[in-house]
Amino acid sequence: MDNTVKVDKKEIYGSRPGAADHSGGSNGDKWSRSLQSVFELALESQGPERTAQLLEKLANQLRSAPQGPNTPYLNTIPPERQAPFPGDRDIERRIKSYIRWNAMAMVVKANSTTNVGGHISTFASSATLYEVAFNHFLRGRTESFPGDLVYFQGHAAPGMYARAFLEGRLDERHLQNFRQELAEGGGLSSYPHPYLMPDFWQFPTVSMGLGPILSLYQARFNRYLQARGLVNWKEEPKLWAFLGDGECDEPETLGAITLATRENLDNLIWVINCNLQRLDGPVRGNGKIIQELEGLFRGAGWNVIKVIWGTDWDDLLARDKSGLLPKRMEEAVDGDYQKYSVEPGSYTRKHFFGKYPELLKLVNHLTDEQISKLLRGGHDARKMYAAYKAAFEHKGQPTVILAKTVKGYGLGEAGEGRNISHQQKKMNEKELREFRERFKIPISDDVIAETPFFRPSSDSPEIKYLFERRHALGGFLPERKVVAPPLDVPKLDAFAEFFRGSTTKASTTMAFVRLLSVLLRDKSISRHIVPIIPDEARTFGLDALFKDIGIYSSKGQLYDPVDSKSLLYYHESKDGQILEEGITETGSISSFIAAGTSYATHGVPMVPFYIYYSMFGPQRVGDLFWLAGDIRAKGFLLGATAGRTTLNGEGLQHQDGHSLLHASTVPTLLAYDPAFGYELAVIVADGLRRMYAEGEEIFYYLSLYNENYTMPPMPVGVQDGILKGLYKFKPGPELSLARRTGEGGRRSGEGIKAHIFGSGPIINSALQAQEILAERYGVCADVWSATSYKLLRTDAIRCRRWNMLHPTQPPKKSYVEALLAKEQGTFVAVSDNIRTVPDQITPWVPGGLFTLGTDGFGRSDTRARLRRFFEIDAESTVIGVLYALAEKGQIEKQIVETAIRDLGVNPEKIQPQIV
Ligand SMILES: Cc1ncc(C[n+]2csc(CCOP(=O)(O)OP(=O)(O)O)c2C)c(N)n1
Ligand SMILES: [Mg+2]
Repeated sequence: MDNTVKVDKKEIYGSRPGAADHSGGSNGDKWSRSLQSVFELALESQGPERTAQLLEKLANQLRSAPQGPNTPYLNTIPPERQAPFPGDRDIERRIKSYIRWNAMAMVVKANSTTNVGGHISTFASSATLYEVAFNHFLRGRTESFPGDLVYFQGHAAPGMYARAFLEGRLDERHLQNFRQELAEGGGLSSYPHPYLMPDFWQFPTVSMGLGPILSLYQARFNRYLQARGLVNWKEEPKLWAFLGDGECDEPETLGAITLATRENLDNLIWVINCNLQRLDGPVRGNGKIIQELEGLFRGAGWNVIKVIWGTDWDDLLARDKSGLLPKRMEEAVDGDYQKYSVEPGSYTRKHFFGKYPELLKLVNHLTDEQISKLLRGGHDARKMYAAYKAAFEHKGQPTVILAKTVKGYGLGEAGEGRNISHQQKKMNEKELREFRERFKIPISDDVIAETPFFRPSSDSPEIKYLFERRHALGGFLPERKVVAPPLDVPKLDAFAEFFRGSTTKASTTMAFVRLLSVLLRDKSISRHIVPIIPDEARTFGLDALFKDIGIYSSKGQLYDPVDSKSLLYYHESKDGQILEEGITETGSISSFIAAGTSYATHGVPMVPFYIYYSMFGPQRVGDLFWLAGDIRAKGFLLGATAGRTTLNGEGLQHQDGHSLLHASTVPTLLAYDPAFGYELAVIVADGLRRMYAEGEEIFYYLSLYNENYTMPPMPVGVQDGILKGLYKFKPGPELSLARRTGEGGRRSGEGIKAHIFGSGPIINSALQAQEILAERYGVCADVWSATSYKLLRTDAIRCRRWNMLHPTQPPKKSYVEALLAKEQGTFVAVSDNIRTVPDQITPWVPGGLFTLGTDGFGRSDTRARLRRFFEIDAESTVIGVLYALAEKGQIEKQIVETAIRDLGVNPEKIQPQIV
């Protein structure tokens, strides 16, 4: 008997799953028939036992074979499932071509007379992605619909300006002044910056990775607003984020994508422009970025739609019975594909199709020119439309569309598919002519070298079509519009308990927790408050809130919590108010930004209080702090466990002494370092007033500490000083109190005046030093609370600048200058932060400021030992004051030396500063 199994290998090979998609689904049957016949033959010739053994062996092989998270390198939507394109392709192509031209012209023009830079190739590759979306999907804000939220890829900004130009929202002067914002009449910002163009841009995106992570948390925040009944949308807006494939290397882009599946964010659609290139070269020359991303997103539970091949390829795939075309598509790596986009069709014929004779035959009917024009999916409006429609309608999961394009599409020699493409910002006349011909732009030879902008007349079919489409979709995008009502914020007397002080010891963190609970009981503001915590509620004593206001969870609480019998159990609920983010500072600040911009995004003012380990604030996610300023976020950032010595046992990586400096760098961030509960209350009350009653687009940073001490009552008349950054907290004792001291009975500092600026808990060092100075050295030192060096500095800079520019007019005096001008004596500052924090105001302090601070790495030890180590304890402060006086010749240096000895400070101890 002939045991040879006769199976048509080609038939099986050609029936790879991908090919099945293109031949009507009958291949599954062929496979099944083939396997069935092998099985029957085996049974017949080998008998059941042996056949069972063979099958078992094969099953084992199958189990150990890598299953792979990928589908074949083909479009996810096969032609037979592709929704028909409802638009007018010709008109849309013409509109797109004009936008392409103007986007390019804007950059070329700006760089013909300046060196301001700009990008042509990003939008050139993504024009179809945007245009199909603009004409068919992205919905503007109307009376009854809040508008879709769209994150535009930063480097594609010229394309968005060019469209707004056709829409009549921008004029030639704007385009002319691209990247020349300081030109007369204003210009356009390089990238999406709501701070710079507050009526236009909604979301900053250009620092790679930030747009994607913001969109994730914004999508979830939209659900939170709905769940809490703060918005009542008949239809939920979608969030569309357009990203680059290179941008996916950023951990911020991919690091939180599982949030979207956990939360079933089917309101979120990411469109990744896979032009296979980043700035320097290919994203994955030796692999395939689309496949890599597909695997990641599928693994994370996203709905993945690949748009790799344009319509022209459908016919080739349908006619390929060998299965070799999908095989070849899979084999070629991105480096190859990049080459095919640069070389002529003959190259692709030889190197891509030519690898297999069957494939060469498959393209026999095509000229080289036709081969070179075989479109990639992301340049085919029909494919993109079908993908968007599927994404739009998809339920239960977020969707990512991976669209394959060519970087610099249409630029030809000037940069199409080339490694230099990203940086290309100039084009010569020949290249301009080619571009014009390729996209049929009606611009004549005699003016082409000037790259004039082109806008068809308002009654042209293109403009009419464009308006009709935008009208049907609710209006123009992007657009930022603030329509939020002011909030009825609590008056100062709501915080009376803080002004009375307390006899029991408390920390400023405890004072904050108390303050938050006051706000949460306030009838009008309570609903608007969003406490945000990255898994540290217990550390800060906020766990009591769990039960009171609940932790937001889209699923409610599906389990009985282990602590359900306790009063403060871990309570998750569908309308919970707390955003307990887990251990993600990046995610938490993204939530802060979503909540803090809700006034502009949704017209619903929300007041985020984001409390976190201060060391993991701007140091960890500084770019997002910066972005919060750009996007005009409001709210309160609370850097708790602050202070390099106040947070004592935790050591080098936890002990923060420089967040305030980081915070000082953000122009719209007010950075405060309060010492007492009443200061905190005054600052928060005023912040609420400024941001939510007056509508100022600013935000607040406050450091909070965990050292307990008696919270004093508020002295009279200090509120203004608290808010401006400095006020006298406790004047020194009468000089007559001073006693004789020092070696040889010399009167040391009698009659001498000093001032100590303290902040946070270190004000207590200053207060103790005040006593020692008076009692032992006869120095009268006033103690001041320095609540904000940043604000003092900014005000002083502002005045000095005005004086410089108005030299003959009476000079203005800054707050700090005016305040200190009335004082005599030497000024010393002591802080639990690095000296640079107080040093900020040195130029405006009469006679300069001698600063003590915590420069150097932290250590784990007791507070007392740490403060001696960094020389900010009471004794070191006394020495600092005496030395500052000695430097000015007001006391003898000998007295300082004596004090060092008497106070038990070792002058040869290790130095905390390093280099
Ligand atoms: C955080 C950050 N790092 C670096 C850059 C500089 N940069 C700007 S664009 C770019 C390449 C972008 O490549 P890709 O994301 O693939 O975008 P596309 O190819 O669509 O232009 C780089 C490195 C940046 N903008 N942000
Ligand atoms: Mg790219």
